[in-house]
Amino acid sequence: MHYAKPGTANAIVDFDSHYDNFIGGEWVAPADGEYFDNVSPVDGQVFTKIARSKEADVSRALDAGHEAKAAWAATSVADRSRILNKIADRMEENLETLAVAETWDNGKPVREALAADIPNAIDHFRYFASVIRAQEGGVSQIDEDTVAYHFHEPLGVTGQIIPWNFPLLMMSWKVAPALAAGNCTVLKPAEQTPASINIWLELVHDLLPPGVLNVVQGFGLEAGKPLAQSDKVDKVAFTGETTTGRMIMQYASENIIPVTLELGGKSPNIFFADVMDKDDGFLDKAIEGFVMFALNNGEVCTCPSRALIDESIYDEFMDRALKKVKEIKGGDPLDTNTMIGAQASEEQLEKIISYFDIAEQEGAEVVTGGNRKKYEGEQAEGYYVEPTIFKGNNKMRVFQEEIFGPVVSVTTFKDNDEALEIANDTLYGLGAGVWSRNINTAYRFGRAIQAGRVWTNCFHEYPAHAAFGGYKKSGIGRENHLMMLDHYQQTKNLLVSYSEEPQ
Ligand code: TXE
Repeated sequence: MHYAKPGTANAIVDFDSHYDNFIGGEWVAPADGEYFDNVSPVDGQVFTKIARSKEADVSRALDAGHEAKAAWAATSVADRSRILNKIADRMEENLETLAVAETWDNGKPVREALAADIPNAIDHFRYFASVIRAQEGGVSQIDEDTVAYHFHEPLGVTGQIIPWNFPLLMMSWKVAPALAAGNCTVLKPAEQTPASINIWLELVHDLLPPGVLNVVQGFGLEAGKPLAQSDKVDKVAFTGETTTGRMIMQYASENIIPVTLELGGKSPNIFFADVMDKDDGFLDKAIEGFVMFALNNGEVCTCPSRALIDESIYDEFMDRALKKVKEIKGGDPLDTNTMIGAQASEEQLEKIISYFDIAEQEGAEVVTGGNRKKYEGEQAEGYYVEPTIFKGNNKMRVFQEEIFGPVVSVTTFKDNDEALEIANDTLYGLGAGVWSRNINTAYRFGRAIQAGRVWTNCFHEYPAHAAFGGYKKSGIGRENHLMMLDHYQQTKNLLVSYSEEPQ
């Protein structure tokens, strides 16, 4: 099936000519009246204009959050849960609209937006709608007459800054737990993908009291920095590049507020020799696991961008893997048969291409790909690259630096010790994959790899109830899972003496 381009006949989504910020339950023009062009990576053309916010807009949004926070925090958890579930229902009723909007804004294949991004975003609202009702405080008996009560309280107004690779999914990962925990929030989407969130807001905004959720659009330094730096913000949650994360921590340190960071990655995907023991479903699954470097056009912080393959199976394994990579169908992202779409921005396209040059200079072997992909017709100006495999060693920049494209750097290992050494020889520690029929090997590796999420005989699954987050330079804190509520709440302890005797 092919979805019509937004704004044309039969299209299920149409973008307005421009979008304001969403503050205090209303669409509010930026204080200085400036807008910036938003380009679709699918065809490289401007399709809408977006509020270019500055400090004054951020401040206004934070004020709206503070006005709303007492009433929202006082809402019963049952009511908050009902509202989050209604948001999920609305999203489900409009799944295709949201998926097409996301694809047009970001360039990802619509089949992925339909099957993964939007359903997963919906599930996050449902999950946090549920866990907030099950959350309980604590009571400790200190001595016979003294009791300590522990209550969960919201932090207040949170600032949330998200990237462009999964705009609606990252919104849900941030917004659902913050609101469930009783906070109001100000969200700043990425300047590369500011549009789909407006379609989402139009669908759901009537479900939330004014000021509970505010969206301020704009650039990192102009809108993101004032948000992270403001003394009106009670917590900052950020997903993006590691160097930006470092700055976010510095800004927030001025106000001594908590920060959670989900940053870059260079995830190893390790294939032990026994995957080739039989030509069966397990081997097919492992090959699919290798090919997942191209999922979401490789623009995933946990992209399995380093493949480590036992040298004894390298030739045979790569033969199979290469055949599978050749089956990745590139093309129009709005076509449900397309498996690899457009990179999110021209800047990102150029970054990926620059790594093709770096690989060549470093002497990496190009197993396949390594070029920009050109299409005829409407997509001629879009941002496409070929799925690419490099072979080299772990010291190369293509093994150490986040490329954020459909690119995997492959190397071999002689034994388990070498595999582990290579896997952990990285600044990052977000994700990893381990593939073995021997569950003891898989378990031991899973425990030894320094990464917050180790997929074992699977990859790229993101259930709401599994903790996700980084070791090392990949971040601080976790997302998903009910433990995340801790990042959006503080603990009130009442220490009560019931004794009627003098102390
Ligand atoms: O990220 P940034 P960019 C990686 C990936 C990519 C690279 C650069 O390798 O190629 O980062 O992407 C906001 N104060 N990841 O430049 O700058 C910005 O407006 C406050 C990994 O887009 O980190 C956007 O909303 N905010 C990644 C968000 O931060 C600032 C996802 C992310 O932008 C800011 C994306 C500042 N000084 C990119 N500067 C992942 N871990 O998933 C920027 N922003």
